[in-house]
Amino acid sequence: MTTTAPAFPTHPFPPDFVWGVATSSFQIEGATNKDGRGDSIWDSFCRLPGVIADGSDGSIACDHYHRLDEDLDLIAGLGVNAYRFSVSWPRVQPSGSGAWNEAGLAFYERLVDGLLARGIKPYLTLNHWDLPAALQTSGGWANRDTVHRFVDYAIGLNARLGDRVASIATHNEPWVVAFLGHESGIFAPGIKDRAVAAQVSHHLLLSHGLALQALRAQGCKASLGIVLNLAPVQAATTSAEDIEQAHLEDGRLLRWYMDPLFKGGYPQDVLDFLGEDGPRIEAGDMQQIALPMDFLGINYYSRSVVSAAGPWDAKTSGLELTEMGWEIYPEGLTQLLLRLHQDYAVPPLYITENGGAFKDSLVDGVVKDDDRTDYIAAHIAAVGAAMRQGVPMCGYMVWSLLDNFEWASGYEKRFGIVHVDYATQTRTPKDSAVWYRAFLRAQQLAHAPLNVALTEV
Ligand code: GCO
Repeated sequence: MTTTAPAFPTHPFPPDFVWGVATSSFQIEGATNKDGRGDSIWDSFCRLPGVIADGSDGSIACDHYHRLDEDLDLIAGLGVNAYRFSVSWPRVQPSGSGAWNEAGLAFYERLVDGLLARGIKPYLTLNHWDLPAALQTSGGWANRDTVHRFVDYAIGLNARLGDRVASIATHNEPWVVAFLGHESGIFAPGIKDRAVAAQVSHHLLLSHGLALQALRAQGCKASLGIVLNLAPVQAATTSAEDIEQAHLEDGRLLRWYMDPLFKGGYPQDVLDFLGEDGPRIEAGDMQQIALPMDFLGINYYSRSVVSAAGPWDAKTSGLELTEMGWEIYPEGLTQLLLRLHQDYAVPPLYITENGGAFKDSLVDGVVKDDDRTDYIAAHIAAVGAAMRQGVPMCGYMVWSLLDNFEWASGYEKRFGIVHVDYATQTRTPKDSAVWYRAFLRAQQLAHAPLNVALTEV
């Protein structure tokens, strides 16, 4: 840990580089019963005993629904030129099909218009995990019909917002929805069934492709893509068993999503591993999934180390860990980006999430989170390193704007660059936010015409 703020990464990012902060609906909005919103699977999941570390839920969260204007000013105050957020499907279409909820649509319209009024580009995500609970009663993502419900939702939302958002991502991290939601079951909807998880992953990808086609048919001008959580997967040792296990894990985490999106088929080794648990695929599905995208979003937090003997203990690696127990490994981001660029014909890439949970303390109105600032600075530098080697990067977004509901960890883990006092809902920019703002200002000045730069300095 450093005691002074790290120097700004020196890579010359282009003037049109997208710099943002990211959030998601369920993690910040609260107001889960307000103005006609329906339940999401995360509302139902949080009611199960023992699934959320601190027994909390999303009913209040950061109360963003009621504090929209204040939060928009906060975002603008950071000097970012983009904000990534997600729409809560059950807020705009409470039962996931049929009737739309005007109050919910109006909220996102205010959000998008408020961003544009402040000169900030809206980056919208359609599905950041909060599926309408009503759809789960008929099988949720395991049911092929949900694919068509999602396409209708995408079309309906595009009709209201598509003319004003810079970008639409269909899904956030389909691996998490499929694997954590349906195989390990630690996330909503809490199912533990490998075959169901495989089917869910296929339906998510299919719905992505069908939504892309439908939005384009509607003349949507926003740039369209998907957001994946990816990591370099490394074997814990050089033993043949560990290397084999790491290859399979790479297949399940990365190639299972990248191959169908960019090469038109699932990786054979993972299909072999799944055997009878593999997904049912209908004729035409794979062509649909592989439609060209305008961008790919990557969420990067750490590497994944795999040992055939069982779960790898990150504490043994000697690397510093975040509060999540994740290794701080910025060079992994450069490695990952180079590998994607080399193995796939990737479109322009964004880092759509990157950040860390650290033990923060608010003292006299200040949060000295040098560890988080170091993390962000090192990862921005890692993006620059990839760009120097030819990777087509066009944006970077910090996860997250605010401390928020960190899923199964509840409110115990804080990822924000802005501190939230949950008792009073007071927002306090942490030192990392101050650093990010100064870094973005320096970027701006570096590109400003000389006379502007001189007046500003
Ligand atoms: C994610 C999620 C975020 C998490 C973050 C930290 O995409 O995994 O988008 O919702 O909060 O990743 O775990």
